[in-house]
Amino acid sequence: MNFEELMLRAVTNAETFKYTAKPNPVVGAILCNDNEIISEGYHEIYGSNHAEINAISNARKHQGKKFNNFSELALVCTLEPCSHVGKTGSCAEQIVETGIKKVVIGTIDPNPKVAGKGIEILKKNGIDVTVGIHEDIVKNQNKYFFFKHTNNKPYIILKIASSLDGKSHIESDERTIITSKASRYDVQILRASCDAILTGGNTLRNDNPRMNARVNFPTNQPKKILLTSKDCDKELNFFKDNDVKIYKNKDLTQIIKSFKDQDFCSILIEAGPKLANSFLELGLVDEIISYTSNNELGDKAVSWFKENNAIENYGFKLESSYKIDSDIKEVFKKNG
Ligand code: AOF
Ligand code: ZN
Repeated sequence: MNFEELMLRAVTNAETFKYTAKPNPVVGAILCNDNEIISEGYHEIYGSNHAEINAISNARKHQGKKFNNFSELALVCTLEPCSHVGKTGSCAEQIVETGIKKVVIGTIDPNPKVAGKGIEILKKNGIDVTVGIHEDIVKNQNKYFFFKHTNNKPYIILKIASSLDGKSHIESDERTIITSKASRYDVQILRASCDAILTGGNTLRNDNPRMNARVNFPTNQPKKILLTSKDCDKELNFFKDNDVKIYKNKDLTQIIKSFKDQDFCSILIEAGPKLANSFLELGLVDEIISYTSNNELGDKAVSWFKENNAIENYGFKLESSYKIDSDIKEVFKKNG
């Protein structure tokens, strides 16, 4: 069998579970003999079976028909099988128990609990292990997960919705709607693809946003993070859907550092100009996603930034630009 092709198939099918596996990586596993695929397995739901275990239990249904012993099979998996006992057992140990003799791995798991230890278990038990097939594709597919474990901090995306004249909202308004319905649905998908949403107490008190992901497909709702110096009314919409972690500490760098021990790999900041600029000034943001409408809000409205070209001056480069109805969506990534 062509292991490169099988790896691509495992990567492609694993992607289906992007919104239900998070904040875990998506992982795919395929068992094959010399002639055909025997079974496939995916990490479908956070907290439940890992991909390899699903592939093994699906293969058992064909044992005695398509194959007799697991020693006849090779396992192709996109990520190194885990060594640790977490919410489920160790995949590496269970692979050894089946008697599989060959494992082909996309890339090493950067999670320090695993990080090569899964491969060690396989090799120690006489399994022939190959590592590094379509490695970049697997890393890119799980880019927040790899970023988190490489940088010891989650990937931070700042979302801003701005009028044509660079304004965020009208001071006295309860809630200023700036962008189109289609852009606002795009934000729902963005929320669904992030592991946590962060906002500030002022946004909560002024707008009472729910900040959940209202999408038409199943998703794990993002966790919620609130930065506030004052107590907040727990009846506010933000407290629905998921746990809220409240931080009263004013040191943003310290707060972000403390996230290295949390299980979220990406955070979407949806806050007002003050908090957004504080994060940018401290260099804590990795990506900015900006939605700009073609209407002006005028002089009474509050500006996102003090100067023109602020995003570029904060060290960001435009990566892509799309039209959504009459709005423009732009993605900026940090230079270097
Ligand atoms: C695998 N196969 O399909 C996945 C793996 O909390 P747990 O117990 O589910 O463990 C999550 C960690 O396991 C995750 O951070 C990553 O290191 C690894 N994910 N490993 O062998 C899989 N999803
Ligand atoms: Zn595992």
